[in-house]
Amino acid sequence: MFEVRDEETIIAQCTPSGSGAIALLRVSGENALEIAQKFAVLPHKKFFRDLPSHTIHYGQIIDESNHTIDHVLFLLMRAPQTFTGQNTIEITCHNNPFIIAAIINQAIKHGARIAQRGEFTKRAFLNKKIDITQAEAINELIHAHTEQALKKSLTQLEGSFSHWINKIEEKLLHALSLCEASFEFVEEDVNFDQQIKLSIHAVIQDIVHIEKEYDHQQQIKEGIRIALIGSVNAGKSALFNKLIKTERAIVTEIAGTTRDVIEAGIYRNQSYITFVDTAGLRETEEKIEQEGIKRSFKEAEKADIILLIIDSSQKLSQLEENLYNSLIKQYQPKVIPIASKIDLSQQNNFIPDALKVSALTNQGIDTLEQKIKEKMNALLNNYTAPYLLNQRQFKLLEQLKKPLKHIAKMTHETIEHELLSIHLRDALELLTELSGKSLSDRSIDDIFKNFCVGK
Ligand SMILES: Nc1nc2c(ncn2[C@@H]2O[C@H](COP(=O)(O)OP(=O)(O)OP(=O)(O)O)[C@@H](O)[C@H]2O)c(=O)[nH]1
Ligand SMILES: [Mg+2]
Repeated sequence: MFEVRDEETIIAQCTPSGSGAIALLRVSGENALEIAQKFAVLPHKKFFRDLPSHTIHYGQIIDESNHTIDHVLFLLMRAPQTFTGQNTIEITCHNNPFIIAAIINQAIKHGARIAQRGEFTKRAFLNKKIDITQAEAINELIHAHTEQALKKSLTQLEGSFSHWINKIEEKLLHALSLCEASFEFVEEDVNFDQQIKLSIHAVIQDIVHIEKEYDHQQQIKEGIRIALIGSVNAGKSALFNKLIKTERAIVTEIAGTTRDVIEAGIYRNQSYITFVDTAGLRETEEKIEQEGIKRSFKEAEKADIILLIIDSSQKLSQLEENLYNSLIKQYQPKVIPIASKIDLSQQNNFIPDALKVSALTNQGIDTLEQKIKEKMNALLNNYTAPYLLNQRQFKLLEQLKKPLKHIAKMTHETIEHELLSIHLRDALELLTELSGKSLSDRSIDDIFKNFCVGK
């Protein structure tokens, strides 16, 4: 739970720990300048308090015995023109864990405390520098797994989602004002019902549209999952290794070599792709293998793209044919059929237009990669909303459908304006929660909990 003491000065490392030449630490809060001054030495004995805002200064960090900890750059930024809306000093130091720990220690000794997860962004939100959907967009931006997700988080950061909420809010407010006017002017013979219905239906359409795209949004966000599925010994693992360009999975002539799901994530085509090798499908009494096969079916379900591997060098049993047919029937749009081991003599031509591939000679691998790319682009590109929803936003939109359903039903009948007005107010309440305008402290905490320290 967040202890919001907004005036406290906080410090955290903003760059990831690990290798790299430099690291960035951010100190933010009312007393950021005074606290930083206690462990900073600037040339010509200058003080932060006398220096103009938004200026960079070379200097040193010293400990209490005046020993130099590091030579650094200080970026001095005064409130309110800062990310958090508070006084801020950013310290660019050398990226060494001992240096970073020593600087943080100095800051703590002089009155700062370590920032909690997402606390910088939370302050930006509380100080009205950004709204809640923009704050969430920052989190999405940092964790974007595809180029598309990155672009959409950026537009969301620029306010695209807030803009969408505002538009819906306007339509609902319009309906509400007409509704209230209707029962105010009940004596006179004015009727706004048609306009009310139009406004409400427009809102419902907007929400249904965005919900339909939610699964797609998840894909954009998390990257694409590509599973290799097929019967035992079909050459799945050999092809998996080829695609990830590493000998990750064990390849042997023994049927049933792969027992469990093996995943490998790579960046390709501006996206994060998770390739998934699975246990070969066959009838078996063996417990571990059975469990593996169960998982293979689950992976087929979960995958965005299935590479269905059919060994062209073997005659297929009736059981195998049935299995392949049922997988194709169930998952047609996401299946790429592949005839494997094409370097050997062909014993079946089960799917005539399957992509002919050999993991041994590399025949067809380029074409397969091209095909995967096309399928990925098709998945990622035909998506129109300029923003991405997260779980919280999606749940709120789901909830919003409830009052809207009541409202929609009412508009089919003669409108009872007072009742309609209550439902409209409920809907507006949920909408303001979506934009963060009326968030309770509790739900604010839930949102920022998902951030990393230093954001
Ligand atoms: N000639 C030839 N042999 C291949 C090719 N791909 C795989 N193999 C061989 O086929 C056998 C099975 O390959 P795997 O990749 O382990 O097959 P799998 O589908 O992962 O098998 P399971 O994990 O048991 O389901 C191995 O002996 C491979 O060397 C290929 O393109 N050409
Ligand atoms: Mg295998």
